[in-house]
Amino acid sequence: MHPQQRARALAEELGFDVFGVAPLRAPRDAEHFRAWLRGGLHADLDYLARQVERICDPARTAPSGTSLLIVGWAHSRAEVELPRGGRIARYAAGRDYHNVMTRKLRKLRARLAAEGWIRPDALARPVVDAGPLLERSHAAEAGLGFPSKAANLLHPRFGPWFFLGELILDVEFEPTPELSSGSCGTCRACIDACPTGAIVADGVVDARKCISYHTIENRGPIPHELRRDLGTWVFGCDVCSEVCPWGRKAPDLGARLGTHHAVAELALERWVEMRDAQRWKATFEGSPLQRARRAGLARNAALVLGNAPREGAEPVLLESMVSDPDAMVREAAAWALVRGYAARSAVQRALDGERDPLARAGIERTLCSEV
Ligand code: B12
Repeated sequence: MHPQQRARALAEELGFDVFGVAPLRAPRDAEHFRAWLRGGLHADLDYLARQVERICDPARTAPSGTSLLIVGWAHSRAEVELPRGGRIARYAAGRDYHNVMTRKLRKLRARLAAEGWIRPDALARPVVDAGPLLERSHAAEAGLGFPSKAANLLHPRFGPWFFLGELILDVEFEPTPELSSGSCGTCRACIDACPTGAIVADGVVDARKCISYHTIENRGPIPHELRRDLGTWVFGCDVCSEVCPWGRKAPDLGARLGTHHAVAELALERWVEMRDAQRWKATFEGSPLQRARRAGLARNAALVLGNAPREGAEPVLLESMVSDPDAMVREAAAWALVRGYAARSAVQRALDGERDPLARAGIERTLCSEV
């Protein structure tokens, strides 16, 4: 049996759904990536700009590296609605995939070594998402899927609903071929459906407009002009995946990563009013939602409560507008109160007591424009 065939079988035994091998070399989309950065489309994801040379030349990270074993793990499931409303991206409803996949990749490494396919001291570095690789580019080359207009890698069975992970190896495995079929054709459902017009050209997402970026990665205020279009997304966004015909026919695999108790049980008001850092950390322990941090989640939840007002939320927002330790949350609560609860005068009073210049500027803008 070829080492590559055995590696595929072991990956499947560990529960991975998709497998491929690519040579460890410059990703073929390196120029697109550089152009994306040059255009500022990465917003303030500075870690990508700092790593550009490593990402475009993986040999800098692993001088002895020769192959990439690439795995995909599917996570198609029904949409996730929070109790009493508010949506989060499906990938984030349960345990953090980074931890789960990294553990599985370590097991794959151990099994490959135990069976003698790689030396016990071989380089076999697991990477999931945050490593210095342009994952979708290498995965497309290895035949795990084909690139879409929304930039998502599409698998013929799972559509965009699968995560990627890799083992960087200094052992040579035979590359797997690119997929010979599958494409977006003339479909542009994702481009038309994106609430903020973030897909600015085929395969190009402008993070500065992307709801996923703003609700997960943006550490500052969400731009006023995007707040209505945020709709009810509290963390991440699945619109481009949901409307994709390849994604629609993916099987419902259920909650492979489980459903975190905070997602299953806590109404959005609690996300806004939970100000104690220790309690927040304990509540969201093990959840990918932690990536947005306490203030980011409270900000998102406040904006969503503004877009989708409901009984009982107003007192929580009024309290947050004056008491939250983070100016960004106070300002978001003020916006929500004007947008969803006609509470202009309370917001005007809060502005009188607000000392933070950024919060003041945001609230002033809210008060003097249509929100
Ligand atoms: C930064 C980042 C983001 C940013 C920027 C996204 C973006 N499109 O660039 C933000 C925060 C917005 C984001 C959002 C999401 N992300 Co993200 N993200 C990443 C990360 C860390 C780097 C991506 C990157 O380098 N982008 C720069 C662009 C240039 O590269 P790219 O996105 O890979 O784009 C490819 C194509 O578009 C093509 N290309 C680019 N320009 C052009 C131009 C032309 C003309 C052509 C032909 C091709 C082309 O080249 C690229 C390589 O194939 C990767 C993990 C990794 N290390 O790669 C995960 C990753 C891409 N994200 C992932 C996921 C799941 C998501 C979300 C679905 C999460 C959610 N539900 O909210 C959304 C999807 C948004 C979208 N449509 O892209 C998965 C994607 C899995 C898949 N099947 O595609 C990855 C691979 C993480 C993982 N390990 O599973 N993400």
